Amino acid sequence: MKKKILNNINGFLKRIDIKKIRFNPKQYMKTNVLFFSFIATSMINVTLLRFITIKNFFELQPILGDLAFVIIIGAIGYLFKPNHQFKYFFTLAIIVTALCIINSMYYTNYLSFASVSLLATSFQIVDVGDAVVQNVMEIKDFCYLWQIFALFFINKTLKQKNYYEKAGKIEIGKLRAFNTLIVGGIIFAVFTTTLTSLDLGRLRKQWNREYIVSRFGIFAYQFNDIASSVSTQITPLFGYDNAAKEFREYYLEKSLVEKEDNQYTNIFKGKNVLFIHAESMQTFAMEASFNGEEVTPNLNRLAKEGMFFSNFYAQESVGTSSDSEFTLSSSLLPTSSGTVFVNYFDREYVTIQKLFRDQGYYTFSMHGNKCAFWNRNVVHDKLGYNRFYCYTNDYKIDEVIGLGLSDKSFFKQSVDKIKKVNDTYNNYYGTIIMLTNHTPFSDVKKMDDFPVDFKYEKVNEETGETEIISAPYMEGTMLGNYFKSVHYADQAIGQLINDLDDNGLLDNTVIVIYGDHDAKLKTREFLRYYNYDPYTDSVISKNDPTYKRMDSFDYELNRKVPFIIWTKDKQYNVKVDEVMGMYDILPTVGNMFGVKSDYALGNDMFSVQENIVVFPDGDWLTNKMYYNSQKEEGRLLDPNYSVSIEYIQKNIDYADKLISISDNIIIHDLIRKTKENAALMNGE
Ligand code: GP9
Ligand code: MN
Repeated sequence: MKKKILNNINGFLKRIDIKKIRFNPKQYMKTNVLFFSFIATSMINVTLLRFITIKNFFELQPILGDLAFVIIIGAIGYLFKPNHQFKYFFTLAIIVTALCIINSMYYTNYLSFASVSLLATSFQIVDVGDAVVQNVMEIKDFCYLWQIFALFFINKTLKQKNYYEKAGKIEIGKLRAFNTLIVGGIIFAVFTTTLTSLDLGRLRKQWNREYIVSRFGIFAYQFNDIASSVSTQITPLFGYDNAAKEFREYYLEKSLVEKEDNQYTNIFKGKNVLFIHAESMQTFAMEASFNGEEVTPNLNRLAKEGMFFSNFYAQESVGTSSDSEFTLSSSLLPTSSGTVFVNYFDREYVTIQKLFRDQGYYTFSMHGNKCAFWNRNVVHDKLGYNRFYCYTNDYKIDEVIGLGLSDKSFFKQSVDKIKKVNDTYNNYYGTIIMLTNHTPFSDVKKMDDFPVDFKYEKVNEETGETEIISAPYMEGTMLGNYFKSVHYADQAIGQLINDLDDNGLLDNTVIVIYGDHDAKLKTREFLRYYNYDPYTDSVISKNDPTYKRMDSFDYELNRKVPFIIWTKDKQYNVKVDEVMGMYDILPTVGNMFGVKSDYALGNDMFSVQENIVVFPDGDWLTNKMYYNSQKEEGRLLDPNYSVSIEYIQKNIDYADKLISISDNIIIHDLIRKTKENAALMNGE
């Protein structure tokens, strides 16, 4: 076989007239205009994409990766006759442009790169109406279109100059394809020598998308993504043994650590619980006030009267609301490929809902949006809810704000349903999913006005009288609208608490409020908020010593969301400042009600020594440090205290391990299989 191939190559080389192929650089360039135009425009586009998204511009490594790729696929163009080559290169240019636009849009929305495994998830996003136009698309996402126009005009000019006829006379397609492939191959070989084992490890795992693009370039990323997405469909068939071994060892080690009761064990045993899923609620909004008015007076009161976890972070991935629901329910992380609610809802999970149901609780969820959104109509049943009250099946859509039924109407109607549940069942576990405070926060006119201007007194020089001046401040900005929208959501929560109380539903019920994820606001919005000068109606200069900056670490740390556990008797008012993640809710709240999952990845906040919040992209946070795994940089939270390299490495490994365990449970359905194996062993 090998011999045959070598003979073929030899034969092919012999047939070539050596005089014809003597290398003439000038002629070569002149007769390769289309090829070089394709290479140059593609390289500009993909480099632009990296620059606009991850600001990675001058790194040689991804440029080599992308260059090798475009040269290799460009080489195939030589196998076409010159007058047909345009069709080939033009099609490729459309693909490259589309790839850049899709990834740019994806980055605008998720700060990550697109994955074919997330296509199903993306269709969900299309359903959130104008949120898409506002958040998913920006003009910069379309700046790659020039490549198509450029190739079109280059072709037109070449035709006018009879280029294709001239090139046809000189070009030996197969030889050029061969030579070009060799050049591409050499560049690829040089590129591979720059890769480290860390790079290759991350390429294999594929969850650190930003990192992969920054090291390998966009083409290698996208190819690898397709390969790994296809493999998620078939990996449940492969790699099971390793996954199961890692899983067994991890939980065996965990089970050896004796779990002792703490002062909160069983404090709420036998009480009802209502979880309020506060859409896009961020903690910084609780600290904000305008002209002496708090944005969230109700949440602030509940936080003061109950247990308030001031450094609580959602750990969502692209599945946003649904990821937070999943992580809260199971104490696992969202999956690295796809979304659990869309792609892995049929696996078995130990969930807080099932644990309560096993204790005789009636479990239900409520939401004013379409029942099938995020596949909830299917998944809520699997999570262990007895009943999902949703949309027109159960609610009168009598007041629409933003995406759908307004929170105030939704809560009013929900209280009647909860009352019925309370009258029928001994105990209940409920989740009420809010909706109004959803990006793009543009329907604020339908809410009670909450001015976000800056009012100050000024003496009128002519009359000598004191006037109240209103500087616009956050009025008319997205963050300003967010504050107005948050204020509405807070009013709705206040009204819900009152209505529950009026119906006698608070006496034996614990209220748990959690923000489901951040509001995806842009940094520039915060810069205005923190650095506004009302007297000049402008943002103060960056050189001003009071100018507050917001780098990527500040932004990440500011993404924290509220977590409050409140009872009417205000018996437990404590503020916990330790960092906490969504996956710590099951162990923490579960302990208070006397339920526990053996597969929880999070910790009980009242038993843990030093907690760590692992994010699905590999970033992690402790009380001492935020670590960005893409940039491989950490930020000390208190610059007066340092941490050791070992400390950082230990946490990097821990984050890696947790993501891997969680992914394996989800992809390989390990909880179901472990139970089935145990049943087999017991002869059931
Ligand atoms: C949709 C709502 C919002 O019903 O829960 O979902 P999100 O866009 O935040 O994931
Ligand atoms: Mn949400």
